[in-house]
Amino acid sequence: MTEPTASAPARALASAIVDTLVHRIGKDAQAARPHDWLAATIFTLRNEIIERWMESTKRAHAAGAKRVYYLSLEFLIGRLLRDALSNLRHNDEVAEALATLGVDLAEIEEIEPDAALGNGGLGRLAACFMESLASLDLPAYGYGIRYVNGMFRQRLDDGWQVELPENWLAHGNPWEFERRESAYFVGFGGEVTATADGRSHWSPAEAVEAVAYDTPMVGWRGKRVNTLRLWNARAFDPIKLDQFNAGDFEGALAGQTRAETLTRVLYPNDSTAAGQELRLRQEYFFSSASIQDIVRRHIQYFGDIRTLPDKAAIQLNDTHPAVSVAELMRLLTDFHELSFDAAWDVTRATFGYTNHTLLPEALESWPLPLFERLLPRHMQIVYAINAKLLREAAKVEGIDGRAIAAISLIDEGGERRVRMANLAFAGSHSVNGVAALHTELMKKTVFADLHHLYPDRINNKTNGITPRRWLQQCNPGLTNLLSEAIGEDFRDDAAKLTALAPFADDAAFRERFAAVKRANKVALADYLKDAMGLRLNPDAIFDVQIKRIHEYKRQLLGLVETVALYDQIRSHPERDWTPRVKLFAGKAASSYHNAKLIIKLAGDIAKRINADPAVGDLLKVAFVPNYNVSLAERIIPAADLSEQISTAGMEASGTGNMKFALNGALTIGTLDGANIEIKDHVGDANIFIFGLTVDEVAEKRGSGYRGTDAIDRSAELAQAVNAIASGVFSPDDPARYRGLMDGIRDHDWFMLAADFDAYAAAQRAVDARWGMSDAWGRSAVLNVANMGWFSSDRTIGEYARQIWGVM
Ligand code: H2P
Repeated sequence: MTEPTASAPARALASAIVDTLVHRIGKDAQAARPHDWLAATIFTLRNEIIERWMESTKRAHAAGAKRVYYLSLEFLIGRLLRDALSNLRHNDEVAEALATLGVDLAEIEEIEPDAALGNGGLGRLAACFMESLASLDLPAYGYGIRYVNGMFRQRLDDGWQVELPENWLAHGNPWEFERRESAYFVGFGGEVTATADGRSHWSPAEAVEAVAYDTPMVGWRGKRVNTLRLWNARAFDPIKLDQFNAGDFEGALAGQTRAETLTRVLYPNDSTAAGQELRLRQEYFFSSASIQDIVRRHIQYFGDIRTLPDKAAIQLNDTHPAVSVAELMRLLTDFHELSFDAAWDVTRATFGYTNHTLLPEALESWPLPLFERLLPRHMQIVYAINAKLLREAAKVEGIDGRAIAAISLIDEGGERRVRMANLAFAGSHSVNGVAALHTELMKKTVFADLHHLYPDRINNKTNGITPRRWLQQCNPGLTNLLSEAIGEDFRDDAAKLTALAPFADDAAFRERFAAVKRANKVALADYLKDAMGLRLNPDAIFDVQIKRIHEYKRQLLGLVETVALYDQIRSHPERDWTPRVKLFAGKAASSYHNAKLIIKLAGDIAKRINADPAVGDLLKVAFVPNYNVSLAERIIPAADLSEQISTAGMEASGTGNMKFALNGALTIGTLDGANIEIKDHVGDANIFIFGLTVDEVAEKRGSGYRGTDAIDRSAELAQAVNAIASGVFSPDDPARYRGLMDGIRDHDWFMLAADFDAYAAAQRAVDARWGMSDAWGRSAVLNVANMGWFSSDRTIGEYARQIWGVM
């Protein structure tokens, strides 16, 4: 059945794929369904990956290399086939081979499930970092949890978010390798006794087994393949046969169910005590298994545990793995016979901690009774660390009782709690923020006292994104145009994109650049037409806000401005309006009421505006359901305008902002997170900055500001808020948004009203620039040219040199 016209390598590959299909999947080409072809293609490609993987591991071993361990409760890796094909440069060959078999590569790529083992930017950053680590040829392991159900699938029922399980493993996972031999005992509860030689002995009341599943992470040009090791929980005793035979079937399987619950879902809803406990169990489970694995590997390769910091750098991705600090201390003191002080030196030299947010809700702390009940030995260790920490602090000038209370690992105000951020800070030699402003705010706010105590510890590592996925793979049209213009160098080093800058003044180039963007918009419009029955005008500005739904990210500001614009268009049809398509997407945490209401509001606004013949093509609004990595890969290359409009000081960095700008969208944004650094790189003239600064926000909050003050001063805003509040967009339930709007009027914590006029003015400046298509095109090209610095290769290079000591 292979066509004779195909090239020899393609024919060989096609026959290898068919062979895999027959011998591994057990189907012949006639009976194979798309999922079978997908699996057969991955299995075939995998062979090469495995060889490179083994070679990478051997090389690190032979060199006695120091390894990087990235501990993260989230890895939002998305689909892997296109990633692997593109990094191995096998795209064309595989497409050709499959074509000879009558299979469309793009079609099977589309049915690969999206590995959504994460929630938003934090998890996606971890995935970009894994790719960059391999691309920079650094030996590294990612450690996390193999959630059976990752991030939920979002369905909209009458505009309301409904959460459904995402069953990404339903068809099996050809990328993963179960490592039954890498299994560890992880205990919970029980008691601690002193041994005869004065050590501590923990006898857990229950235990589960952590079993490793490895996924290869392929670097650019396949230079190196690293391991993402995800843990799955299993009962030691999967079935109690005596109980089963006595007729108690459920009881006999309860242990297995309980163990499986641990790694079943990402983010158990922690609004209940049971949910909180499960989350802490997950954190300890994956921390313990990972630290045991790291220590085991070190002893096996290097023999002496005291050299751990020379051979292992462990990075804590946020506080979720912070209990690792106590776990390593436990292994070093209880099993490797190090003194407490020696163990503490090893621990601190090994760990680094990255903070991703200053929001109080995300700074984890655990009720002390829960922590103590679940982890009695770790509780003792935390107390011992704390005693040492506070002794050290007391010696430092300027540290008073208030500062001691803030530094303490135990929060004594009210219900006693264990502060995981303080534990991570104390247990690490490096603590970093994820953008310049965020790092400065860490020093001034949440960690001010710890910073006073350890002034050299906090450092900045501005986030980055992998240009392989977020340019080469998601935007082949632009990538090809770039290589025609500036050659291939930028593929290996994104900093080389600066060579594009002179092309900003080349009208013919700008035209081709615009044509690529338009083609991407047409493709997105086609997709949304099929998916949602939406008709979009590809010549309108595609104005996009896609991210986790949160009040600080201010999707609501975008929506209120949309309503204001709608009113303006209706009131002044004679004006020369710029056609706009406003796209929103994102998921709301299942227990976050206002975020869910904002989603509903987006749908309600869209329904009314899209049906209004008075605005026609001038304004279209859509909330696209089930935002995930794959959807982002479709939308970002088609965006003209990137909405990064968080309240200043609240978005630690943002990484979506980088993806858009790299794909030639202009940013409208506040002076927040990495927006500031993007502005510095692309230039003030090529970004639309508006709104209050961090200091101004603080000043307003301190001065008794209320949203009504701003609403009274802005007719446009007042009109929009009143319309939403009075039910113009919710005639079926006119009071639906009254509370949401009252929140803006009364306290306006997120400064929506305070920033509204500046935002609306910036939007009109966007319209004006769009009208000058040369100026717009110039800015868009300059964005692409100057975004290379935001490659995660640059970020990882900084971590490697300044924190991990591996470069
Ligand atoms: C968080 C921060 C972002 C940051 C990202 C990665 C937690 O992601 O809020 O500002 O860029 O980590 O450091 P997110 O909001 O997207 O869930």
